[in-house]
Amino acid sequence: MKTVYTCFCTDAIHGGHLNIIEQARKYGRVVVGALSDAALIKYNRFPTISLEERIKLYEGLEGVDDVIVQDSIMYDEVIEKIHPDYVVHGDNWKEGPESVIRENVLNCLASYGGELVEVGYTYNPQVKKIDIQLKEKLSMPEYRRKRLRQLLRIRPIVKAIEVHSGLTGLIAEKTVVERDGELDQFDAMWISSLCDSTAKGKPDIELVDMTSRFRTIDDVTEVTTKPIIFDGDTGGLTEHFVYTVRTLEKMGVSAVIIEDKTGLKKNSLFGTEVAQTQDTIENFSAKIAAGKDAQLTDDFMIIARIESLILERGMEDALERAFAFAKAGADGIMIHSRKKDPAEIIEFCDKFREKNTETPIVVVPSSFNVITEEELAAHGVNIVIYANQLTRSAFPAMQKTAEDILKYHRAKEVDDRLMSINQIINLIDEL
Ligand code: SPV
Ligand code: MG
Repeated sequence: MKTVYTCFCTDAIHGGHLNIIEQARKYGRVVVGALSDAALIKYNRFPTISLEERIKLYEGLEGVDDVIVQDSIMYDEVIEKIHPDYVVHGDNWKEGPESVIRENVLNCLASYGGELVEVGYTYNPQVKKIDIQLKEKLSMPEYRRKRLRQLLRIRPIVKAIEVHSGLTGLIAEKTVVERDGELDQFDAMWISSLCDSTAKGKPDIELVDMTSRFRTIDDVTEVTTKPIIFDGDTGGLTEHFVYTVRTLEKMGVSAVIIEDKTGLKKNSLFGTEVAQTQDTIENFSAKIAAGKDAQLTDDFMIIARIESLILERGMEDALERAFAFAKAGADGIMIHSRKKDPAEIIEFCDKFREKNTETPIVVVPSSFNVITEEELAAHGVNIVIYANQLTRSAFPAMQKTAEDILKYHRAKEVDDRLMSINQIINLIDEL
């Protein structure tokens, strides 16, 4: 009896999957691989059911003889283990980032004469409906809110990118890249106060009020499913912060980061060039505790951001605050620096981890951008936020286009650099 292998990463079975099994059965005994969470979240949607539930789901399908776990996107290990005579897959992976998986399968099979069978992908209203329903489910507050905690358990380091609109949200949601035969995507979105303010042509001084910031969250949640980390600036008055926590929770935001500053907040990247006042440990701890008390779910996270290194108050002060804020109930510590050299961030992380191995550490490597995610993770960092790069890349491109149209009195000279009209009208998914 020949062995036929097919890998599934779906939470719901539709006609397309049944067709794959039906085709696979014609070739022999059908083994279905259930792709592990850690592997599938690198390029696919976040699962809405557990791996165990997915295994049960696949085991229950008629025509499936065995279900095994596939731990990696690439097939090397699984193929070496079961040596299938055939691998069956939908033909929808010939283009785009997934084509590297196809190549990997072809190479693995070629080494011993196995065969790839590609089945025409089933596009019908039922398949489309299930696809939309799965996506909609993930965008619901109760699914989205808990996802950051889930990701912290699965990912060696959670990667968030700045978003400030529906459009930037779509970029965070949909960008998947292939490098060195591996696929990857962002895990989460950061709603930066700097970029949210900049998009409105306003300074980053808590001038754009919470109602407007919530509106930005709405724009983003409308078109995405990934979890949101919200930049809550100072959190404002404790009496106001407790309401902010409730609203963010209701909206499905996963975490708020508040910084230990008080009075007129200025952007941290100004450092000591402008007057900035750090809050006392007592006051800020009380704000964190009040926020934790106010929240209704166990999912939501309040992360304390420490500005001691930015304000040049020293490592000891930063660490004292970190331990105090963790004790006050903070679900994470963000340590910030505006030095190009990551040394002080590394020193902080190592010293914090000597005494606290649990509380997640968050960093924003805008200035110390030489350090890689892998190096950060090795020093105990759990979340890395790319806080402003989308805004900073869009602005010069738009400015240059505006200048060139003015210079040439027409738009022809800029056209080569632009997204095509066809691309822009097809960018947004239709329901
Ligand atoms: C932001 O993105 O608004 C931040 C990070 O708070 S930073 O600009 O580096 O202070
Ligand atoms: Mg900010």
